[in-house]
This record gives sequence, C-alpha cells and structure tokens, in this order.
Amino acid sequence: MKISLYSVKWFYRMKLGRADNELSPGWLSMANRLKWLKKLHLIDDGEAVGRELSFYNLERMRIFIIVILLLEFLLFLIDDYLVSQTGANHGSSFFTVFLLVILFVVSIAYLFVFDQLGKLHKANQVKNSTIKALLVSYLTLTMIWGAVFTFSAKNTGGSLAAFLIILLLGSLLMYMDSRTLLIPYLASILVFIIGHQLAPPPVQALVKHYLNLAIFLVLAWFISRNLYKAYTREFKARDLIEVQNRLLKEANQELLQEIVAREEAQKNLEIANQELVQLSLVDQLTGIPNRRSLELFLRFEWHRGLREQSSIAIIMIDIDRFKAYNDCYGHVQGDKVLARVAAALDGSRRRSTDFVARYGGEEFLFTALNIDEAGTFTLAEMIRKNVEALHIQHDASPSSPWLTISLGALTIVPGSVESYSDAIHMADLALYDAKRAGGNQTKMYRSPQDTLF
Ligand code: GH3
Ligand code: MG
Ligand code: MG
Repeated sequence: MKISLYSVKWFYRMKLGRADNELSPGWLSMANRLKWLKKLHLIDDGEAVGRELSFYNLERMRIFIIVILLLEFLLFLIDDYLVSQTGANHGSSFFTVFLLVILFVVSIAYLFVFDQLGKLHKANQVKNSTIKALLVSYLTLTMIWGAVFTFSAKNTGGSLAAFLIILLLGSLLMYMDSRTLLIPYLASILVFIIGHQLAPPPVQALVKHYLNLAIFLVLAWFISRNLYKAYTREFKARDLIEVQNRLLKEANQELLQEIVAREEAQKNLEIANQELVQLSLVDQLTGIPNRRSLELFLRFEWHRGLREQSSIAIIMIDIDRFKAYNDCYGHVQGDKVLARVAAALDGSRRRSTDFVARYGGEEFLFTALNIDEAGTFTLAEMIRKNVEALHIQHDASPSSPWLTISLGALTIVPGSVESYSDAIHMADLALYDAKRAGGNQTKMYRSPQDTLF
C-alpha cells in the first residue's frame, strides 16, 4: 500500500466537502469510488487481478493440455479406424499422424513449461506478461494446429470438429480479455482460409465449414468475454470489500484507543478528585482532619445538637512549651513530634462520634457527643495522659521531663451559646487558664468571669 488509508478518508472529505468521518460514503458511486481508490493505489490497478488470473489460467491450461492429449488419442483411434475401414488414403493418414505427433510433442513441452511457470509464479519470480505471452502462444499454436488438422481429412468433416472443440475449449478455459483472444482466433482463421484457398474442398463442404466456424467463433468469443468480465468484476468487488474492511478495522482500532484513553483520563480524574478532597480535608503533616474538616463536622453536629438538644464536648489542646522544643531539637524533629502527638490524640478516640482535628500550629481540637461535664473532664485527662505516656523527652520544659499538653474543655448544648465558634472561644479561655496554672493539666470552662460575653 503506497498511501495511508487515512488519505482516503481525507480525500473523500476534501473532495465532497464533508466534515464527517464517513468511511463508506453512499454519495460516492461505486464506479467513482473504484476510480479514486485506484488513483490512490489502494485497490488494484490491474496488476493484482492479472496475477490472480495468471495463477488460475496456468491451472486451467494444464487441464486444457490434458484434454488436448486425450482428444489427440481419440483422433488417432478414429483415424486408425477409418484407414483400416477404407484401406485407402494413406497419405492423409500419414499427414494426420505427423500432425498428431507434433501436437503431442508441443503439448508435452508446454506442459513442462507451465509446470515450471506455476512454481515461479508462486515464488513471485516471473512477470505476468511472460506467463500471458506463453499462454497465448500455446493457445495460438493449438488453434492453428486445429485449423491445419481440418485439411487432414477434409472429406469426412470430422476433423473440423477437432478444430471447433479446441476453439471452444480454449476460449472457455482461458480467462482472457477479448482483445488478446483475437490473436489465436485470427491466426488460426488465417491459416484456415489460406488452406482452403490452396486446396479448396467441394463447395458444399466449404460452405458448411465456414458456417460452422463462424457460429462457433462468435459463440466462443461471446462466452469467453462474459466469463472474463464476470471474473474481473468479482475480483474488484472483493478488493473493494477488503479495502473497506481495512478502513473499518482501522476506524475500530482508533475508536478502541480513544475509549481506552478516555477511561484512563476518567480514572486519573477520579484519583485527582480524591486527592483534592483528601488535600482539602486532611492535614498534610499529621494525617488527621484539618481545620476545614473540623468546621464541616461542627457545623453539622451543632445543628443536630440544636434539634436534639444533645450535648457536645469541646476540648482545646495545646502542646506545652513547644517553641522551646523546636528551639532545642530543631523544627524537623518538632514536625515529627507533632505527628506523634496527633496520632496519640487520634488513638484516644473511644466512640465512632469522637472527632479530632489539627486546629493550627501546635493546637488540636477534640470533640465528643452526648457527654456530660464529668465525662468530658475524664476524657480530657485520659487524652493528656496518653500524650504524656509517649515519653517524648523535653529537656527545655521546666515542669516535666516529658512533652506535655494543656487542655481547656467544656460541655455545651447548642443553643445555650449562639455558635460553635463561641464554644471554641470558651474552651480556649479554659486552656489559657490551664497554661496559667503551669500547664500539663485540664481546666473546665465554668466560671462566668472567664467569659468575654
Ligand atoms: P505554651 O506552653 O505557652 O503553649 O508555649 P509554646 O511555646 O508552646 O507556645 P507558642 O505559641 O509561644 O509557640 C508555639 C510554637 O509552636 C511556635 C512554633 O514554632 C511551633 N509550631 C507551630 N506550628 C508548627 C509546625 O507545624 N511545626 C513545628 N515544628 N513547630 C510548629
Ligand atoms: Mg499555642
Ligand atoms: Mg504551646
């Protein structure tokens, strides 16, 4: 294939100004399609059909030669019989035998040649034109032989039958265009006419011969022409179907690739979306929910608390002397510790409704639902002890050898203050209290003078 199949699609579109991707445009007639496909070298321009024809013609030619040899044998028997019956005309019999021997030798030689040609053709080592020339030469020789054979027993009329049989058989078995077929026809007819001029038979036999020959010639030529046309038409249709199949296959392939690419893109998009959601809700450093996540959670739970008049515990947590820790152990180590503390806080959740988030810097917020003040205090103390139990060394802390946290907590029923931000502020005040008292402890928000409201 010399030009990509894409070019056909492109060409169809350009030529007819269509933007769509139709592969088999109904608006292009079959003849036009063939014409343009041929121009683009997408379908056969005569070479392939010629090759296929040569292959089948070689096969048929072998059959033809075998039939000729059988016919010869028959003629020999008939001639032998006639001679033995009449006991005369030995000249004619000698001429007949001579002709039969020539045909026999020539036919055997050609049989061998065609056999070799068949092999060469399979290996693609012989030109089409060579095969065609040899096929035509044999056909021409046999037909000329047939014409000459008519003189061998002019009086019996039987010899003309041999010529006619060869004429008809050759035309039927060889698929040739009608012009090429004219070569053996004209050559043999010429010999036939010359022969009849040189040794004219009785007028009656002459008329009979010419009439028979004319009828057979027209018949053979007509049948052969139709066979050849039907064959080439079928070949072209096959070729066109093949091209269209190829185009279709290619289009399918493209479509498949597109589907795969789309699926891939979709998957990537989903992953990216998931990552985005994660990024926006989870704190990168500690891996626990971030402040945004906390706000969403609190907004939802605050409304529920309002409806159900249930309590929410809010515990504000702050690492003690963390600045000093950073100064002492470095910021990278400080980051690691933040993650460890976050994990300890996360591990302190007892119920599925318990929630902890990084509030910012070294501050965290723990919430629990449906819990009273005593429960909240116990929970906060449990959290504090959990962190202390990590035994993270903190040499810069004046109050403890370990890293500790301070907690400010309260239990509140939504509605008693206007928003959860107020509740957080109150927890923060309690936390401030805890810091003021030396840190590493929990303070509950309860004294009214602590409040700013
Ligand atoms: P206090 O006991 O009063 O809470 O003292 P503190 O030093 O913990 O509090 P302060 O607010 O003075 O300092 C908080 C420190 O927390 C300051 C900052 O260096 C540190 N910090 C905040 N966020 C991060 C972080 O993401 N990584 C690290 N390594 N340090 C942080
Ligand atoms: Mg702080
Ligand atoms: Mg602190």
